[in-house]
Amino acid sequence: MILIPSLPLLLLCTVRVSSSELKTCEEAQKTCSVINCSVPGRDGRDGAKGEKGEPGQGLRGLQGPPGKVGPPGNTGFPGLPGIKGHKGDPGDSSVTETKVANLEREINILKSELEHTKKLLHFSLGKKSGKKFYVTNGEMMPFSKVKSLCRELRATVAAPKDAEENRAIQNVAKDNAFLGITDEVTEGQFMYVTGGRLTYSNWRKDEPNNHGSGEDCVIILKEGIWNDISCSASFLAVCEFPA
Ligand code: MAN
Ligand code: CA
Repeated sequence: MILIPSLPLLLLCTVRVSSSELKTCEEAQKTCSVINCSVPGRDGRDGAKGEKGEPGQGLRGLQGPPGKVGPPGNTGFPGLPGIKGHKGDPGDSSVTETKVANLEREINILKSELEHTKKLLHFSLGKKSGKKFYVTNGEMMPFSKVKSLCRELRATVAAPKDAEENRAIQNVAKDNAFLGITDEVTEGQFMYVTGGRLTYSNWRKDEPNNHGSGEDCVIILKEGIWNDISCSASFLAVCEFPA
């Protein structure tokens, strides 16, 4: 008959063997017949991987090199105004004032000299107050030269706007003289070289006739009457100055 120990006895034997290291296998066998006293079994298989451990406490590595320079930032707000500088040395105002006073004196002398010279000139030319005046150097020249000469004198070529001015020019010229009048732009349409159509004329009988190869300029004859003539011919230069 096979002896089968009851379950409570088997559990008791297992607990007793594992809890007492001093007891030999044979002694344990006397008490508990289910214990096998043969060679121990091999180790079991590796268990599942454990969870990640806490960070170690070893030394930190060396600090790496600095990173690349970043892009420039936005322009900042203007700074506060700086503190006021020290007061400068006082200038020598008396020297400057004296120089200015001397210059003013010289300007006044020159002004009065100029007025005196103008009065003398007007007197010698018989200039009437409020009236234009006319000047000639007595030379004969083509019309283009007359224009440039009068321009240099800040004047224009004499051009009478009425009988009185025509007489004044006649008196100054004493000989045939160019007038500041041409029909160079449109044939037959005489204009002032300063601009504008004629408002007064004093043509000789049968003039202007645009004689020969053409006559675009105008002369005042000794008699005070006008004739159209070639601009390249030479006549007296008479310049006109404002009133
Ligand atoms: C004569 C007339 C004038 C003309 C001159 C040119 O005097 O025909 O109209 O301008 O000759 O010399
Ligand atoms: Ca003519």
